[in-house]
Amino acid sequence: MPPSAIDPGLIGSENERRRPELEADLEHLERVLARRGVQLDELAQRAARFAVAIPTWGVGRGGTRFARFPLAGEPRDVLEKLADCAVVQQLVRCTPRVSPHFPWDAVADVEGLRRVASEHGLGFDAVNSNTFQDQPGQPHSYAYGSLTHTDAAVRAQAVAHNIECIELGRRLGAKALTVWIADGANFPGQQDLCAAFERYLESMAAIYAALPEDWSVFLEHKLYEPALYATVIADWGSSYMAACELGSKARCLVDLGHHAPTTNIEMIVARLIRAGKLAGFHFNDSKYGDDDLDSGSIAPFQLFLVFNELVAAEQRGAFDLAPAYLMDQSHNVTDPIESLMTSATALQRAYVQALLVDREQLDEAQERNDALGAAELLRAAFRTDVEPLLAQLRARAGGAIDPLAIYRRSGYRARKAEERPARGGSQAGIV
Ligand code: RM4
Ligand code: MN
Ligand code: MN
Repeated sequence: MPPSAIDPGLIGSENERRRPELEADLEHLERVLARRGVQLDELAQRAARFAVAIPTWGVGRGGTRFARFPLAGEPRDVLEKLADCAVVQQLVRCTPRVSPHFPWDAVADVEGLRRVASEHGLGFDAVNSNTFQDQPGQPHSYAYGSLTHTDAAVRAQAVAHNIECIELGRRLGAKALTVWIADGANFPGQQDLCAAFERYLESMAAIYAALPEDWSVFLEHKLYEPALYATVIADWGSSYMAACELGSKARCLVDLGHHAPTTNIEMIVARLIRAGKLAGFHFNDSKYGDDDLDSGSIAPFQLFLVFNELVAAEQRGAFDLAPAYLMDQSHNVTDPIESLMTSATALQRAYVQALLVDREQLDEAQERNDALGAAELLRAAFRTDVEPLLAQLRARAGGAIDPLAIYRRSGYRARKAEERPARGGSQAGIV
């Protein structure tokens, strides 16, 4: 077991300092909840079950098309990424798994990678393939597409990479492959829209055939970028059609930032649940497009409404397979560890607030067509300050009452800045 990156003594003493205030806040919350017939302890037990995976690409500074400004001390390889993920988990205690991205996280010793992760107390979640960039020495370019390319040799190369990702994921203990492709057209007429989708189905069928029995494939749609006119899998309709044709192991992954700004995402979630095709989420937040901002930083009420659908579905037993909760975010101006901790907490908060919706009263209000009463029930849950409960859950599990404060006091980033000399230069690019 590697020594804890953040001194447990520091966590303990900082928590002690905050404990009296936390106790007082918890007593208040307990009274508020009791008035609504909710037991704090029962809620805590349900809230403790919440977990969300960390994207390995999320512990590095992201960039934009214009520039990337690396942060001193950011991880340089997957082992360093795991070390940073372990810090997030040490402090927030609801991020026990990481989602790797290949070939970004490629290593010679895959079993060794799995071992190091488990020494950090981390497991692996869905594996992501990457056919949106060219890798050095790769025979064929993805400049004009990958799984949907007009040239069968390019498609075969992209299929082979995905199958390799399945194999890597199997050795790491993952159970799903996430496929997001950048394929599409930048000009009207550039691509035969029908033929490109057919080629996607054919390529995906070959990948699907390589899935182990207990695996799933998550099809991720995205409205636009880098294809600026037409993306092959642009929306949940396309991904749903593909998932249906492929079979029961194929489901649709919803990245919250991959929709037009006014899209009602919770409605998409409800439809996919109804169809038994909701794979899970790439959580993030967005103002304009695929911004990959921290969860809950722009539209916390929308996030709550998504969780409202998930909790309602969970309570009526709608899931054969629980949806995968994964973060997908990128940070241009923040310390990624701070952003990931903030997002994980925002997600757990939205989940707990959704647990607080009085479903019986909501059903009644809906039956009576009491629009305002129904909306008010949702707002009452959303307005509830559950911070003390979240803090107590973290502290009980050995984490931090105030993760951000403790992380900043720990000096972790400054230490890493010395241990991990920068690669230098500012490159453009998403990650
Ligand atoms: C894409 C998409 C994928 C992610 C890449 C890095 O926009 O969200 O999930 O793997 O970015
Ligand atoms: Mn994504
Ligand atoms: Mn994205």
